[in-house]
Amino acid sequence: MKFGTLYSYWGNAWSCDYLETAKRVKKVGFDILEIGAGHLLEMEDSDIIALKDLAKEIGLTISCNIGPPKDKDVASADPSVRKAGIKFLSDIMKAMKLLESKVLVGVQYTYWPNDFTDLDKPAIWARGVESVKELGKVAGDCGVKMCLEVVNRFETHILNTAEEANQFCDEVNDPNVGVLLDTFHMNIEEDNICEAIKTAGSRLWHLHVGEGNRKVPGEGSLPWAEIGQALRDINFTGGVVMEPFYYQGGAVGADIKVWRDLSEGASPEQMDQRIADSLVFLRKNFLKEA
Ligand SMILES: [Mn+2]
Repeated sequence: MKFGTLYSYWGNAWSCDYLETAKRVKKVGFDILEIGAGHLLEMEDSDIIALKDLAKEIGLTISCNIGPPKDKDVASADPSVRKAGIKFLSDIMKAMKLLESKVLVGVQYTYWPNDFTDLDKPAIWARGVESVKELGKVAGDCGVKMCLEVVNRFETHILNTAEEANQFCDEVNDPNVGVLLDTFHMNIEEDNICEAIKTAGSRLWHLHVGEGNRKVPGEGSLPWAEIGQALRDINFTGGVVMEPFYYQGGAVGADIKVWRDLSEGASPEQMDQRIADSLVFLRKNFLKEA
């Protein structure tokens, strides 16, 4: 297991200076930096290569996270939107090849966050399967593993449980398409988080971790020792990436629905310490021998 964090921990914007953030994430002790995949399409090739070179130099791997906008929905009823969505995700995977990033995570089977104006789940599902089949081939060409993220009912109506993700992957049937589970979402939707991990089993290639209120692991009440045991039971070797959200305001506060300062006025130094403490806590719980 390798451990990482999403880039946005220190602020409330869906953007950052990736070179500075990579150094900061490494200094905390992480192995993985998860970036916003859409940013790759705004970066010059030289910027992507600079990030790749820095990551290599300091010993960090990079995963990419995407919640496609509605006008790039690969499961849209509108064929032109589906086509735009497939191009968007294909272009991202081509940029990931340049970055030498091998893991694309997120709601790649539709758009995010959903506005629930189209509730025809079977039709959306079927179009999503067809599009992800096409994307799986691109992923293969680019050396990318697509990890479809299962999210809670307030964010999508398509994949809410590990069982649904298994069904979707069965229908796609591509060696480059697997599953991402997230403890925050599982805590809302699954009867039992550990059983959900076992349900995904060998299809679970990436895990997002956070408490029920999206604070870092160890600050809330999720059963981390049991989750660690479930991961060891399925011989999980993927990335364990924190997605902590503490700050209201900005695009992050609005998208994630942060309506108060969860950091309680913590200084940047205290924020560095709390995520470093959480990493120690996670390693202790997840890597422990059975
Ligand atoms: Mn997540």
